[in-house]
This record gives sequence, C-alpha cells and structure tokens, in this order.
Amino acid sequence: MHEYKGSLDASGKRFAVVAARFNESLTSVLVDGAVDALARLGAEEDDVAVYWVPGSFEIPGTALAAARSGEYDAVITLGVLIRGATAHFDLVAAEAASGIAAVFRETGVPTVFGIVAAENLGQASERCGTKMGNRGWDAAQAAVEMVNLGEAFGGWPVPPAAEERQGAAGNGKTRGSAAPGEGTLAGR
Ligand code: INI
Repeated sequence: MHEYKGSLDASGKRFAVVAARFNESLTSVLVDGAVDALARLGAEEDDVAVYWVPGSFEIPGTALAAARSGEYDAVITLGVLIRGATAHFDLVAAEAASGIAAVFRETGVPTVFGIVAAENLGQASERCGTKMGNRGWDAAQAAVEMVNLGEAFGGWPVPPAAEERQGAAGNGKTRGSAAPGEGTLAGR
C-alpha cells in the first residue's frame, strides 16, 4: 500500500489569503489566525499576502485571480456568513462554496475553504477564536498540507491527462494557467 500525506512545513511556500470584510470583527480574527498558523508552520512574512474583498460573494473571483497569477502555492479563503431573515445567506453561501471549489479544480492551485456559515452570531463567534477554535488557523493548516501533498503528483498544478489535453486543443480551452508539463512547485 502507498499512502501520501502532506507535511505541515510551510517554509519557502507562498500564500494568498482572500478575506471578506463583511462581519469584519470576526473575519479579522480568522485572518489573524491564518497568518499566525502560516508563520508558526514556517512561512516567511513576505510570502503571505492578504486580499480583502467586500463580502463572501466576491471571494471566488478574487481567489481565482490569485490562483491564476502564478504567485502563490495556495489560496486560503476566509469569510463569515450569518443567516438572516431572507434567502440572501443561502445564495451567497452556495455561490461561495461552489465558486471556491471550482478555483481548485480549474487551476490546480490548492484553494481551501475557510468560510464560517453559521445560524447566528454566537455560533459564528465560537468558530472565530473562542470555544470551537479558529477556522482561519485550521484553513491555513489545510492549505500547507495540501501544498505539500502535491509532491505526490510532482507538484501542483498537475498536468492534464493526454485525452483532456486533446479535448482542450479541440475546443480552445485550457485547464488552469499552466501549459502541459509546466507548473511544478519547484518550477514556479
Ligand atoms: N457577505 C458575507 O461575507 N457574510 C454575510 O453574512 C453576508 N450577508 O449575510 O449578507 C454577506 N453579504 C454580502 C455579499 O457577500 C456581497 O458582498 C454583496 O452582496 C455584494 O456583492
């Protein structure tokens, strides 16, 4: 049996944090937690960039830009959604979750989900540095693990399979920002 696990060593790796200002008193705690985790796991301060966006709805597009830039080994998305009286919460939460998942799939740059979606302020606070820990810290740790798991595939982004490349040539689309054979972490 072969088993692969990414290490928790962030040294030499570069990270983008994309954080929503909405519910900022809580999201700032998530950002502090993520930055603290990256430093404790060995990342240099200069290798961490924080991009603030108005709300969680704006996270996927910004995370995609960060992933495509080629500047980062991973993207950490952070936000706090608190259910209100209307359907707004569900619409934003669904868009944020599927949009963030799509960034990883489409670019091959590990992009992790650090959005707290809570029924009320109490639940949200518990996940932003109190009773239930700090989801920002957890998300940063997941990002480091995912970056290093990439070594099992020769580094992210993994080049597309031959058939996928052929399909892409046919319809003019490419997968992610890297050309086939490019894009190992060592090469970026
Ligand atoms: N954005 C959040 O990050 N959290 C919320 O709880 C929230 N609620 O409930 O409205 C929220 N809305 C703003 C949204 O993300 C966009 O910024 C806005 O719709 C402009 O596009």
